Amino acid sequence: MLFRSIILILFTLISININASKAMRYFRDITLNDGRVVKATLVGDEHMHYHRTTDGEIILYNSEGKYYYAASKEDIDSLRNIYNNLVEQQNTNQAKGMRSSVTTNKNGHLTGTRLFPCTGNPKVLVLMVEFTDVSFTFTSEDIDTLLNSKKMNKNVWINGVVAKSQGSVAEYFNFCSGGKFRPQFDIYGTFKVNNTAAYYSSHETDFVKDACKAAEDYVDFSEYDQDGDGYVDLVYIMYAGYGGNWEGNEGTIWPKTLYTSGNFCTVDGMKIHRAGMSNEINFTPADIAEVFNNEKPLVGIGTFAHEFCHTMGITDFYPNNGDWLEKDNYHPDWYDNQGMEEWSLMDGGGNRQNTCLPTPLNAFERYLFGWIDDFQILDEPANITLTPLRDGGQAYKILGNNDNEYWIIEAIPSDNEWYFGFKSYTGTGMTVTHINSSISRFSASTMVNGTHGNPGITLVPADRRIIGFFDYDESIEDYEASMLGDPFPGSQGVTRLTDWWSKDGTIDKPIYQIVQNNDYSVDFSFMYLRGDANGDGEVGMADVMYIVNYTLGTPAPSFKTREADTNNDGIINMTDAMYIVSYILNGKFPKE
Ligand SMILES: [Ca+2]
Ligand SMILES: [Ca+2]
Ligand SMILES: [Ca+2]
Ligand SMILES: [Ca+2]
Ligand SMILES: [Zn+2]
Repeated sequence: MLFRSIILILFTLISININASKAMRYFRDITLNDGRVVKATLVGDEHMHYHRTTDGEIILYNSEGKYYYAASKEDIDSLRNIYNNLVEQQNTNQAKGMRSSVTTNKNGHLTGTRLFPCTGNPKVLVLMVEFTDVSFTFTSEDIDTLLNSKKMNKNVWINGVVAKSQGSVAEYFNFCSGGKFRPQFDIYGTFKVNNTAAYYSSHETDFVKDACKAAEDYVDFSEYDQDGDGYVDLVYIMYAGYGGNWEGNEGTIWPKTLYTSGNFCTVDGMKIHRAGMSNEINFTPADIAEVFNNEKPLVGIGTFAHEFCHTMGITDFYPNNGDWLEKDNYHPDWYDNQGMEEWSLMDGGGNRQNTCLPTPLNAFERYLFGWIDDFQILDEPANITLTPLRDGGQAYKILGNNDNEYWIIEAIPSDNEWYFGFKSYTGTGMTVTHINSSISRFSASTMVNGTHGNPGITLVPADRRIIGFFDYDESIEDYEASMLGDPFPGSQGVTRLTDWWSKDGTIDKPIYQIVQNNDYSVDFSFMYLRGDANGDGEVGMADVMYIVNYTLGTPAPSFKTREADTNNDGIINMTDAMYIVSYILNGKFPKE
């Protein structure tokens, strides 16, 4: 029975990896099985989700279609088991070599033979697919505009809600890559599959197969195998109707990406092994009636952009761990300082402003894709001006004690259309992104932020707290206010960073005198307190006198030469004293 055992081995080696998007943060009234009405939102992701009320109770949805409070330990245990099984499966996938196709190149960027390419202008196969019970509202021209348009639109607001993306998915990546990557989306369809949306919401591999079969006679799949390995590089499905990641859209498909180490099916003799899918219509039927006068809005670009990044190899950055849910001993605060929240497309940033204004990719993400070759390292005292990346500025890297721990700092602006609304909503200034992981753990088949107290990527927030949205006993107002305090100086006016929250010992590389300029650049002094000529930890008139005495040939014994050279020209003279006077009067040093 040699033949049979070989088949068995092959079968067990094939595994499927699924990445999903984070549930939309959107509270609405829901009616419980006992008749009470509470405000709740969906929390979690494709794999494990629940509903939380504004006051932090967990609500589940049962098989009879009723919402009820999750009071029993069994209820919570079942949620936790879903997630723990997933973690186990991902570990098994790794053991089986799922990640073998994802690695790092000699420059340290994420790469892989079968990832969708992230440079140039690759063609992306997009199928518009509808169900037996749901058809498209929008045309292929509308979808083409959403994905490919070069033109930037004005924001469209309906009843106080952002209702339309101002730019396309292609332009989003063109902007974030600094012109190095602008995918071209080839849109086909519509095609109809043989089952209902509800059926496919729990049979996603069937959905991929049925969609490809429906399109087989109309699409030359071989055109989309750009590396010629016999596998279609990616099939992306834009499906008709709503997305399951919104509260109230049960029975619709949750946006996701799928990857198998085998293949889902074969069409035109080409193997299908990687697929992405996301919804056509934004919001929920109830919102359409209440907010949008029964006119369905097209989805924003955020969900598509998030899923598309998965197909290029990056994992989710939101924290998720079933064990933190335990009812008798639960740990809502464990979701804090564990992820990026709306600061990353790969966390909640894809959902920003109802998916219409996704957070631009940050410097580290641009590095993963190879759009930033490498970072300049800061390692000695200097006066630095951080200029936002959109101005051809740069991000810097600050090293920890080992290769897998470092920090990336960049300036976040708000005067660019892709950063619209950052000033009043998310925040602007210097963000400090803590990387605490090998690059390979950012690949799409792993979870990088699921270990409590030891996340792989998170901000070091100026206000010392990133409230996790999964932290279900926090109010939504506190969550939003907290984001404005994350960048430096931010809403709390934090002008120094001396504690880097290193997981590997103390990092003695303080940043002082952080000032945000009107053009959104950020000035700071690195590893020294600029102007503190007498070394007392303050900058004031006493330091001016120290410099005056120094220039008169009578320096004090404690005179600090590096600190005294405030204009950084290697000479100490009255100009340095004048710089300190200016700092005292204006709160910032003149430009050198
Ligand atoms: Ca291929
Ligand atoms: Ca905060
Ligand atoms: Ca001083
Ligand atoms: Ca000087
Ligand atoms: Zn995701």
